[in-house]
Amino acid sequence: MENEKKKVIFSGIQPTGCITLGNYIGALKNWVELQNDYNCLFSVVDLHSITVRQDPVQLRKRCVDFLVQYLACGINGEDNLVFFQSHVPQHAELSWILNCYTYMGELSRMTQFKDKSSKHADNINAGLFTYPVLMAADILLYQTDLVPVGNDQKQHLELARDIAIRFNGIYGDTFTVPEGFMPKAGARIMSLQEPTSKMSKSDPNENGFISILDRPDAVVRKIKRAVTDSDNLIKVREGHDGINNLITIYSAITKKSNEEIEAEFDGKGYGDFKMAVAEAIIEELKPIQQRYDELIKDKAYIEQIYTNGAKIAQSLARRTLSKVHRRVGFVDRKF
Ligand code: ATP
Ligand code: LTN
Repeated sequence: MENEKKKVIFSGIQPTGCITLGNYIGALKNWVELQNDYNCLFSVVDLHSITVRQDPVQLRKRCVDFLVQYLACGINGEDNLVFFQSHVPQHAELSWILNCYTYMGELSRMTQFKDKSSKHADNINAGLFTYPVLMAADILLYQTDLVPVGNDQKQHLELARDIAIRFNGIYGDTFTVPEGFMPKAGARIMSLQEPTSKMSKSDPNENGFISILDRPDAVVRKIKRAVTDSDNLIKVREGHDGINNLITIYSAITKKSNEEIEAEFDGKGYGDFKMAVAEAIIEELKPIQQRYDELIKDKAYIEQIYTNGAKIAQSLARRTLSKVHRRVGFVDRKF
C-alpha cells in the first residue's frame, strides 16, 4: 500500500466449503493479475459466512486455510492487505449505518438471498437478508475503485453502487462509487455435474466442483466424469452447457480463444479434450499446491500477514467511518 496514488481494489471470499476452480478463475486469478497496479485489500469475509450455520472449530481452521490459499495463489501478502473481515470492526459498524439507507424492496430482489433462503429454509435469518449491505460496507469503507468478482456478484455490486450514490446524494461526496471487474472468460464457471448451475463451493456433491487443492488423480477423475452430451464435438454451441463449460475452463487457463480451441481439437473427441483440460488444470494448480504445502506450516508468518493487514486496514477504515459519522450528524468523539 505504499503508493497512495494507485486506485483501490477490494475483494473477498466467504470461508465456506473449499476454494473452487470457479472462485479461482472468476476472482482469485484476477486479483493476482491486478495486484501490482492497484492498492489491494483482500479479505476472508468471515462475517458473511455465518449467515449460514458453521461449525466453530472448522470455521476457525478454514479461515486460516483460505488466507493461506490466497497467498499460495500468488497474492503478495506484504504489498497488499490480506486480513480477516472480523478483525476490522468498522465493517460491521458501517454496515449498520448503510442498513438505514437500503430499502427492504431492494434486498428482497437479490437472487442470492432467494437461492440461499430456499436452500436453508430452516434458517432464513436477518443476516442472510442484509448480507449485501455488509458487502457494500466492505467495499465503500476503503473508497474502493474496482471490485474483481465473478458474474454472480453483479447484482450485489450494483446495489453497493446505488447505496453509495444515494448516500452521496443526501450528504455530499462521501464514498467512491465502485466499478466491477469480471473476467472475459470464466466469470461464471458451471458445475461439472449440473452444467446449468454455477460451480459452488458448498455443493454437497464433490464431483460438481474442483477444489484448488485437489490433487492430480482427483482432477482427472472429476473431469472424466464431467457431464457432457453424446455428440462428441468440441465446439461452443447454445444448449451444450457441459462442453461449453469445459471449453471456458480451458480457455481461461490457457488464454486460448474458443476458435483456437475448436481448431486444436477439430476431429478429436471428448476423451482427448477432457485429458487436455485435466492436464491444464493440474499444471495451473501444481505451483499453488506446492506453495500451500510450505506456507501452511509457517504459523508465525501467516499470523504476521493477517495482523499487519488488519491493523493498516483499520486505520484506513477509521478515516471513512469518521467522515460518515460527521455527515450523518453524530457528535465528534473526543477520545
Ligand atoms: P457458496 O457456494 O458458499 O455460496 P461461492 O462458490 O459462490 O460460495 P463466494 O464466496 O460466494 O463463493 O464467492 C467468492 C468469489 O468467487 C466471488 O467473486 C464470486 O463471484 C466468485 N465465484 C463464485 N463461484 C463462481 C463461479 N462458479 N464462477 C466464477 N466465479 C465464481
Ligand atoms: N458476496 C461475495 C463475497 C464478498 C465480497 C465482498 C466480494 C463479501 N464482501 C466485497 C467483493 C467485495 C460473494 O462472493 N458471495
